[in-house]
Amino acid sequence: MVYRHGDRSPIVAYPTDPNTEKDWPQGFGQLTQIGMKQHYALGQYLQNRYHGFLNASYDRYEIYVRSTNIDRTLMSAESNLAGLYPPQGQQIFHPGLKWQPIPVHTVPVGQDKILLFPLKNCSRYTKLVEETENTDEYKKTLMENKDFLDMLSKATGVPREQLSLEYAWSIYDTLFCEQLHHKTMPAWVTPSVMEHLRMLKEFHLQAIFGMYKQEEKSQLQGGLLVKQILQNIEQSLKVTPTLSPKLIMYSAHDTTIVALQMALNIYSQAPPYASCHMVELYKEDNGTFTVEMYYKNESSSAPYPLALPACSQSCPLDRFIEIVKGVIPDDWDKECGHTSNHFKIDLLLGLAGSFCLLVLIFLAVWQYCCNWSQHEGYQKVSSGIEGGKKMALM
Ligand code: PT3
Repeated sequence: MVYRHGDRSPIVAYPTDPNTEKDWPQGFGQLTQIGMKQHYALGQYLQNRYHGFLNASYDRYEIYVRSTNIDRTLMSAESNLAGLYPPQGQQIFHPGLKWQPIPVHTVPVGQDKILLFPLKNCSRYTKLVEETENTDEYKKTLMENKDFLDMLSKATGVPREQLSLEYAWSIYDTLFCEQLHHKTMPAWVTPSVMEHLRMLKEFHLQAIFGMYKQEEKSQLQGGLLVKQILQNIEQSLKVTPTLSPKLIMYSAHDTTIVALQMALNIYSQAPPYASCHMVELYKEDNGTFTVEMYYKNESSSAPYPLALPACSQSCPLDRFIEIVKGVIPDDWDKECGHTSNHFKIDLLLGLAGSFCLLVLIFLAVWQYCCNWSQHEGYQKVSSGIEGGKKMALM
């Protein structure tokens, strides 16, 4: 499963923002207590959903948790696990503490290729986004929103030339967090301004993950996560069930779920806090395997079923693999237009080899010249000088 972290403080303030980082107990970008409760509740829901499939008490072989290396996602995973696995019996290590430590794995932000989207260090993807911004649809929307963006620039103090749709999204995000936490709101932030900003955010998400050449964008973004999920499934079919985790949990961001759902061609709208995309593998009575997907995007209601556009909700595994094939990258670096690491190593080895060869040639030539000049000197000496000197040279 892949989930978004819970409620958080804003990531930045805009120039004229009446609120500052000090107005938030832990500063910017941090999981709030609302966020902790959202994930604790999701963990409890999962305990219930997978009752009988997962052990009632924590078993380290059953679950693997990975998070992006960011406080709010790490803390969301921890809150979730507190709800999923409250300690039982022998697992209680401190009387009265209904919590036990459970590992949450991560990798440095710069090395995260499956959860932190959009991955920016991909030349081909940058080019695709530039091309998207040159489409008639994109230019038309920018034109239609010119007056609104002018107003937003004046109200927020963001210079107009810097006010991209990505920047407008970040302003919306800050206002959204502030509103939810009853912070001071400027008079220009009306419900209609918020709705307008929300629509621009949806448009921006479409532009970066869909809208134009969606399949190719997905190969360079969410397809990497789809590939990982398929590898997880493959692994669970290969090894004996006791050696493969039953639940793999990814704690991530809104853009992770958007990239995944765009790659699967089932995206509908931006995921709320603690929303959870589940991919479940079933073994049918006849021995075949099927994949079912569910999406829980409301804390109070049951998850709703998701189906790939060309498959039934319970999709035969082979068919599932066939449908998503187009968004799975073979060699991401190559498809991004980068020189692959192998090629770089080969190039370095080649250069080092050539350098050594040149040094050897140089030494050989130098040796030859020395011998030649000694030889010549000897001849000169021997032919021009008498025996005493000739002996000294020998
Ligand atoms: O709120 O899910 C979210 C965002 O992805 C947030 O966690 C984030 O990291 N945004 C990055 C842009 C600043």
